Amino acid sequence: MADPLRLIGFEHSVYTWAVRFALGEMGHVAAYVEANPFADPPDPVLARYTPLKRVPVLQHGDLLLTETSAILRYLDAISDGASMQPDDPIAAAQMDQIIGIVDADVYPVMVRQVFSPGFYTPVVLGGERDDARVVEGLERAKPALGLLDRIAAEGRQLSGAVLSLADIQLAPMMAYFLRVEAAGEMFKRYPALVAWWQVMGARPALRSTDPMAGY
Ligand SMILES: N[C@@H](CCC(=O)N[C@@H](CS)C(=O)NCC(=O)O)C(=O)O
Repeated sequence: MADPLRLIGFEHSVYTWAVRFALGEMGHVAAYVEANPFADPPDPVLARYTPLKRVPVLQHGDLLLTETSAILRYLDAISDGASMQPDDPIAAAQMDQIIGIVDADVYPVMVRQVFSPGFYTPVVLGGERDDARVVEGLERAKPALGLLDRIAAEGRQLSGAVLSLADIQLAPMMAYFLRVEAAGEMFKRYPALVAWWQVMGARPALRSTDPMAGY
């Protein structure tokens, strides 16, 4: 029998959500281990799997894999279903481009600088909302949103019709971003992304794994 998959993650982590979304879309089953990367002192459970103090981590036999994009490629490669990595060179390059933008711009700005102070801290943690930080984050999000909208309008990626690893990484972060009302208002300026989100945001595998579903 093949080795079982094990996902080490944190319940509210948006990167962990991306892996859970992928597992659902690809038809994989994985055991789950909860580990808090923000714990102080560091979580000893997480230290057993990675020295990097970040989630997610995927364990498969002897393989211990960090970095969500690597985990998603691996899950795709061992999946029986249709590949989520396009053959067309331009579409494949744009998929990688989007994943790079997700890591460099979407996560630090749209998640950490908009969702965290605008939703997570006040609603989930019961702390103070920081509107000034949200306003600054929304301004900083514009270049990435504009570029993603342009790529979506070209129709090779973020079409909503064919799922790729770019959709898997971007969709959970977009869902977190859109939890902030002012972000939802601003998002209307990006019609190709709005069209993508109408389809992507409704996918059962995304909705059933949403860590914020109860809020
Ligand atoms: N490059 C990593 C980023 C993962 C990441 O930043 N995860 C967050 C949780 S969503 C984390 O563990 N943060 C802990 C920290 O930054 O100290 C990946 O692609 O998996």
